[in-house]
Amino acid sequence: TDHTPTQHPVSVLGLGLMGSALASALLKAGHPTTVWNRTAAKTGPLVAQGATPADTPAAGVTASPLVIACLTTNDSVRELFEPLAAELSGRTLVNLTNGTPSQARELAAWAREHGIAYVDGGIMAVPQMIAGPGAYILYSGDEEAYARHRDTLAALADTKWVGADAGLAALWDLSLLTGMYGMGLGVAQAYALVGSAGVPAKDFAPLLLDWVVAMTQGIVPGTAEAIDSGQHLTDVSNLEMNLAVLPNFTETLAEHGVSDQLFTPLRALLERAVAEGYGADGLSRMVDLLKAPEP
Ligand code: FVH
Repeated sequence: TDHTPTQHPVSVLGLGLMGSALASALLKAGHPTTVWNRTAAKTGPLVAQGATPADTPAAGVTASPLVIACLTTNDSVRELFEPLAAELSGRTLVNLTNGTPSQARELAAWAREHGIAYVDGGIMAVPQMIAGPGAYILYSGDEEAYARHRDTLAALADTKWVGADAGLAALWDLSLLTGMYGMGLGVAQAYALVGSAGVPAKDFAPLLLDWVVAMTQGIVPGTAEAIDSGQHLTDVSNLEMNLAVLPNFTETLAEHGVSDQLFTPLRALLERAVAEGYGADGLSRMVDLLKAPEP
């Protein structure tokens, strides 16, 4: 039996750091890949890997039934593809540009009007992770087109379908990045505080890593369980106690000349939660407060 995977022509438009990594992964998987970039010089390394350069965006689009876009913003996507609606008609546009759910829905509506199958994607990886372990891409939009091209898209990263509403991939993507920013800022604040006493970051790093991982492993599934059951009462660490110990942080930060900017919204949320009668609840209650802006 021949187990050689089927190869499918793909076009990649936008060869920045991410687009180049995507095109390279497709080439490594053996897919005939056509590439186009506004600044033509960026096609060079990919052509050396076997890609076919397109002279114009239109030539890039018409070279393949599957067109992948990876540009800076969705404004650039519109600017590039709106004049190419006729060329794209009957093809699938997979847009891996970071954007908002509304932008994705608008692009999907535009595509539908022109007979273009539109799939939006959110890349959960940096370029170096593409086609490697841990990388995945969230997809939403035209499910039939996604199913048709899924095996080809799998050359880029693991695939995760999140729904027919084209905006969902962006929504999941932005929500995941939200978790990352919260964690990243907490980590930055921790290094700032411990570093203010001259502790080398490298000495603190292993403890911080273990601590953040251990807490995340509890908080992420624990919060999901609390949301789904509507049960936020905790026997771990309640909001009233967290508010009571908050001055230990703010006073120490002040004594060490470190900004307490991050603690301002935390204090406001804790005070609001306690004032609204949620003092005995765990941190998961914050989800309700964040969903309902302050009256
Ligand atoms: N790099 C990363 O780690 C992240 C990971 C998660 C997903 N993002 C998103 O991917 C999009 C592209 O990011 P990038 O890192 O490839 O970005 P750049 O290296 O800056 O390349 C941008 C490309 O977009 C082209 N471009 C911009 N505007 C236009 C336009 N109006 N018409 C045609 N092409 C345009 C640009 O062309 P050039 O400057 O080389 O001529 C690059 O090819 C992005 O949404 C990330 O958020 C990456």
